[in-house]
This record gives sequence, C-alpha cells and structure tokens, in this order.
Amino acid sequence: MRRSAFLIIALLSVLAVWGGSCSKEKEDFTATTEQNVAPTPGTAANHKPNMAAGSIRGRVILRGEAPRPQKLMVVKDTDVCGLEAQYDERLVVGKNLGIRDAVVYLTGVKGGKPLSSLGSEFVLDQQGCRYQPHVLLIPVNTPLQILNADGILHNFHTFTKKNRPLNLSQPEFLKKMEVAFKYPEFIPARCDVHGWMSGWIVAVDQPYYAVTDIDGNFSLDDVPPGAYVLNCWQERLGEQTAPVTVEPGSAISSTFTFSL
Ligand SMILES: [Cu+2]
Repeated sequence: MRRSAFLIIALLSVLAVWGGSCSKEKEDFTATTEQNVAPTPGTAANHKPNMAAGSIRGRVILRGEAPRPQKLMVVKDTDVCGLEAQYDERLVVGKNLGIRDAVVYLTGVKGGKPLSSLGSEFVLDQQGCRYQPHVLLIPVNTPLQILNADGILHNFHTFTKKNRPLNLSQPEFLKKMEVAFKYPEFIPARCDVHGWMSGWIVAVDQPYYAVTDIDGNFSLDDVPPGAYVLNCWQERLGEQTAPVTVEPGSAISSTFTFSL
C-alpha cells in the first residue's frame, strides 16, 4: 500500500514537470508569434513608441540576373587577409535578387523618434582585411570605434566633402581608434595598405535610415504620419526616390528596383 502511494506521487511529479515544460514551450512560441505578427514600432529602449506612427517596409532588388560575385586578389598579408576568399562587396545580391547594403531613408520628417534610437554603440571592425559592416550608419557627433581585429597595420582613409577627411594609420598594436563625424554625409572609406578594402560610413542627422540585409529587406518604424520622400542609395547603382504617404498606424510597403 505504501509502495503504491509512493508510485502515484512519483508519477504525479513526472507529469507536473512534463506539463510545466510543455506550457513553457507554449509561452515561448506565443511570444515569438506575437513578435512576428505585430512588431512594436520604435526600437530605442528609452523611447516610448508613438501609437499613431506608421511604418515602411520593403525590399531593394535587382532586375534581371544576379552578377557573379567578383573575387578580389589578395596580394598582401595573405596569412591574415587570405584566410577566406575575398569578394567585391560593392554589389552583393542575395536571395530573390535582393541587394545588400543599400541605404533607404526618408526625407522631410519632422519630429518622430530621437536620433539616439539608431543605437548607442557604433563599431567598425577590420577583420580579415574587410570592413565589417561594409556600410555603417552612425549619428553625427557620435563616437565610432574602429577596431583592428586583424592585428596588422591598417590605414583608415575617408574621402569627404563636408566632414574633415581622415587619414589615420592603425598599427598592429592599436586595437581601437575613435573618430566622429560632424555633418551628415555618405563617406567612402579605404585602406591604403590593402587596396581592395572599401566601405562606407553614412553619417546621419535624423533616425529614419536603414541598411538592407542580405535579402534586400529594410524597415523604417515609428514614422510620424505625413507625406515624405523615400530615398534609396546603392554605391554602384545610384539613387532612386519615391513619394510615400504614411497614414496613422499604417504599414506600407515599397520596393526599389535597380538595373545594372
Ligand atoms: Cu588594411
């Protein structure tokens, strides 16, 4: 009798643990689903989303066929730079002809979320003799940390029209440098030591900017209702614009199509 009572208690304990883990899974699943269906506008932790705001989502795509990735010749520091094959990142076409590293931005927005909603820490790494990321957004007058994960000599050289041009040597022992940009500008960056290294710093004075992901997707959230111009820039393909009207609480979609 005492043995069967023990067995029943043991069985109930197992069921309780099993039931607990099931409902946990269910909770997690529900949370993920809600997140996917109804994304919260605005990303800054300290920013209260404006419930009347709208959002713009879309893609930047290439018409026709994706070009073959162009392999770069690594002719220097091959023990660090040549560990992986290097490809020209000035035009990277992913799934369904989506274009990576296009910059999509709104002009004409008054008010809305703060510039700080773009983030609080901005890092450009030099890893495998590539700039990572290839295109980086940074608010004006904000420190940009330039890291040297490679531990070899690099040179950070910017080609600017509004900002002060930079030409900074970063020897192997200098793991971090810090710079800032005073004016909004699309700024090419190069390394004079490794001629194939190229990237872009996009200094911005308003937060309605996004860089497309590997599949060409972008999203701009927490946009105050109004009529604006949506701009799309790609370093090789140029710039396009489209008028957009954001209604309160609406989500609109927009696609930019470029040709080579
Ligand atoms: Cu370099």
